[in-house]
Amino acid sequence: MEKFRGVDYYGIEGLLSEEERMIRDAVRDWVEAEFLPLVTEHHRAGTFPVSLIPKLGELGVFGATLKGYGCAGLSNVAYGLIMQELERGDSGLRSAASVQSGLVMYPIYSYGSDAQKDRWLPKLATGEKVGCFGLTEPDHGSDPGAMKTRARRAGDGYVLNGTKLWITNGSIADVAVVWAKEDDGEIYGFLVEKGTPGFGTLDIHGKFSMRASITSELSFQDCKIPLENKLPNVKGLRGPLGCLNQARYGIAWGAVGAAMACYDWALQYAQQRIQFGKPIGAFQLVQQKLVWMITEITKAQLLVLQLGRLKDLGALRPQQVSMAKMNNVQIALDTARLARDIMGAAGIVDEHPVIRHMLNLETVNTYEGTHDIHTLIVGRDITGLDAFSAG
Ligand code: TGC
Ligand code: FAD
Repeated sequence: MEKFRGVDYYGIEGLLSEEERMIRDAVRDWVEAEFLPLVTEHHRAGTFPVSLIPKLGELGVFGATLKGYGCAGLSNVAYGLIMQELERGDSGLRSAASVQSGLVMYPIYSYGSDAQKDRWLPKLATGEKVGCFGLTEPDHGSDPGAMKTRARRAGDGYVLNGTKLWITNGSIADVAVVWAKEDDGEIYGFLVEKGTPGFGTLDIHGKFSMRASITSELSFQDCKIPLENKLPNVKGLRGPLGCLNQARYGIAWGAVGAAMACYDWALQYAQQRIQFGKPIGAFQLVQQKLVWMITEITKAQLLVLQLGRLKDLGALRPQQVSMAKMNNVQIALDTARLARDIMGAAGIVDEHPVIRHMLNLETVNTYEGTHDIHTLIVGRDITGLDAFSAG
């Protein structure tokens, strides 16, 4: 197979600044050279290449839009292009970067004390330290507002009790951003350090999706943390949901990368695979699939570019992020399934990246708010009627 050729049917390249193109190309080259040669082995073993985390730090991807603390202070479009290129490699690679950036560094930066920022942000930026984000619980996924995890004030600290499930990078994290309710029923964020007595992690095995990514359970049993580990500047569900805006934004871009990889691979295959004496790409039904893919990818590229420009202007609404997350993951998943189909039997083996992307995208469709939850967020926005409330 040839190298990736880029997928840009509408000349969107011309809408990017020189700096944005350079950043994208640097990450693209890094993924080709350093990550893709390793991914099949990690996907088979169900492991994440943790040795690459400091290299991602050197590349400047962690907290890339933040200013200070060793962060790159890039535009949101540049950050989106980074997510696109990482997920062209694997959704698990983009996950590692988006959890660290959007779900760990962002809350510390936006809601944390100066001491918390000084302590954690520089090392999270370099990848010397790893973070995770604990919101989902065994009984509360789509409705995190009903969480059971409790933080009880006791003496000079808080005592945490509860369980968080499906937590990316949970067992390798040096710090967990954990969302828990206090006695007043309000949700607050807490920084729980690895090794704190009463804090345990357990990895989830048997996954058929996101195999090259660590997913864990976090448990807190009378886990005592100091007062200064509470994030002082946020209260309520708006705290974690504010972080999710950042990560969902990255996913909307990342999904485009996974779709581009699948389309590019299927196109090359269709041009080379001969059946009935001609390339399968010459058959009308195969062309129809390829045309659907490139059309949806082009629309998705334009959607995230405008999303990024709005974010850079400070004019982005969370509901717009929901529309892009919902749409782009759906078209990426459909693109991956069509690419798998075009490749026939060859589409089911990991010699080609398509089946890996297809399986990963099943997770991406679910996490950070399922496709249907985002549909209902947009539905609430346009109708003014709330599908989530009891009334
Ligand atoms: P609702 O009444 O809508 O809102 C409660 C409060 O939150 C505010 N708010 C937001 N604030 C910032 N950004 C947003 N996107 C916000 N959406 C809502 C809202 O204004 C309100 O504030 P206040 O001050 O008035 O109280 O809350 P609800 O309980 O009705 O829930 C709504 C719903 C369903 C949309 C929400 O719960 C939701 O988004 N559920 C999905 C859960 C989810 O996305 N979980 C993701 C877990 S993390 C993860 O998956 C990481 S994967 C990482 C990886 O590996 O990449
Ligand atoms: P449920 O909420 O039980 O939903 C099940 C089904 O019911 C879905 O189809 C859903 O759309 C539907 N449904 C639910 N409510 C409604 C409704 N009101 N109307 C219509 N349909 C509805 N979480 C974290 O906190 N941190 C992480 O780092 C993290 N990483 C993850 C990594 C992986 C690999 C995976 C798979 C998940 C991860 N998650 C993480 C959890 C993820 O956010 C949740 O799985 C997701 O929010 C959905 O919750 P659930 O799985 O409990 O599904």
